[in-house]
Amino acid sequence: MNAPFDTPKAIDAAIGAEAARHPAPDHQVAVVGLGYIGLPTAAVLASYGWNVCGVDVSEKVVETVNAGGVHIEERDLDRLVSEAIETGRLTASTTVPSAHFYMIAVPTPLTEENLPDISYVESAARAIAPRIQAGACVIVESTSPVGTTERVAQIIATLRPDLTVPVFGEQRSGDIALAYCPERVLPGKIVRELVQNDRVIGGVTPACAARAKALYSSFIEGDCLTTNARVAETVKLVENSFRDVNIAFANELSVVADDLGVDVWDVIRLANRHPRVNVLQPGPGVGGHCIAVDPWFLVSGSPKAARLIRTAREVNDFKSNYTERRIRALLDAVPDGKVALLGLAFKPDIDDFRESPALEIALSLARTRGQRIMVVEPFAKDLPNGFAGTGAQLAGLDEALEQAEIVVVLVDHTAFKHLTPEALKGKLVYDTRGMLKR
Ligand code: SAJ
Repeated sequence: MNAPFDTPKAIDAAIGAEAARHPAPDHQVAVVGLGYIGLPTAAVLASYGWNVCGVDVSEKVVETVNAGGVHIEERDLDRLVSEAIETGRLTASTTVPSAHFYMIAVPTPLTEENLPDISYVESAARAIAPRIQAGACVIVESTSPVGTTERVAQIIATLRPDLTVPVFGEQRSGDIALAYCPERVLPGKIVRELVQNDRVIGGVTPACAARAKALYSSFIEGDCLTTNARVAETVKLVENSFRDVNIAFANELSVVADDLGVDVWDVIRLANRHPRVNVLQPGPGVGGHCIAVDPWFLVSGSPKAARLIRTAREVNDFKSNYTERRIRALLDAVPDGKVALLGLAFKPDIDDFRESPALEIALSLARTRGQRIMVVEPFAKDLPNGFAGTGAQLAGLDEALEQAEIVVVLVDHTAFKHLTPEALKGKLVYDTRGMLKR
């Protein structure tokens, strides 16, 4: 990727006169957390001429990155990281350096009770606090419950009483800036979307938003829209909740259609010919680490009001149980017959199996009917560990079609799309994705 502008000038402008007056820090940008968002962001920034230090608690990750390698699979990321390391613009470390800009891109998981756990963001703030200098800007990118950026400000204020830290709702500018800017990139297209998508930048104060915008404007081709931190935090949760609620509608519709004895794919295709209707696609449930998680952050912030959002989560989780039950019924209908389960990934054409409904369903079936299960997953070299000892086997598509009496499409990978009605003749087929209809 080539920077489309005179990089040093853009960086000088982003750093700004205010920050430049303070002692020169070790790095221009420190990205804390080298995961699915942090590592691509660090590498993209480096490709635009920034001097970046990626920070991670894992020594293994730091070693891999410093050697020019990647520990996650994402299109174009390996090339971008190796180039950034080669040019010397990207380095990785287990300790936080002093920097003009700090980006926090660490996980914010859910607890067992579906409550947000922001402890990684809090420890990132504690790690940044001793190194931060006046003039610097801290930006939270992790998907977070509303109020998290203010919590980061509070932690830094407590640990650094020598600095004036801005306060939400007050106009007074501080010695440092704090902002929230959610990532909104699609796994599989992260590198491209990091640069192309519009960004929402929420400051603890308007001056903080302007300061953070200077960084993003140096490499974002989309618009950088400024607002306050709480609005930006809410926007991120709303984006993924919007998608979850709409997928829940499609998933619920698929169960209703089964009850009514109509073909859901025909219903959706025809309903979508209405100029103001756009029903999404049903599937075996919602996976990934974002859409199935983030709506709970809104529910936890407003448990009584967020009724539709909570129900959508429940509907989408129910769809996985429903899918499994339907496959079990097919297995009962063909005693001793084998089933070919097509796909384990959480969505088509990626090798990411985390939080995948297809994987959960396949694992659960394998635990009781392992000998009868053939998994076809072009993105897996071996079956994941959970299948060990179940008797389930990983098979090629042709082999599975030869042996299985039942075929279930769990993921509509491109590699499956050439499946013809002839190849499936005489078999019981359950297509959870409507792939064979499209
Ligand atoms: N899915 C359906 N039916 C559909 C669309 C999706 O069942 O019609 C399922 C997929 O199979 C998958 C899940 O939903 O299991 C999520 O897939 P996705 O492609 O919709 O989204 P993610 O999780 O890969 O990425 C989302 C994106 N958010 C939105 O589109 C609003 C991305 O832009 C975010 O950056 C990302 O979450 C994130 O990190 O938050």
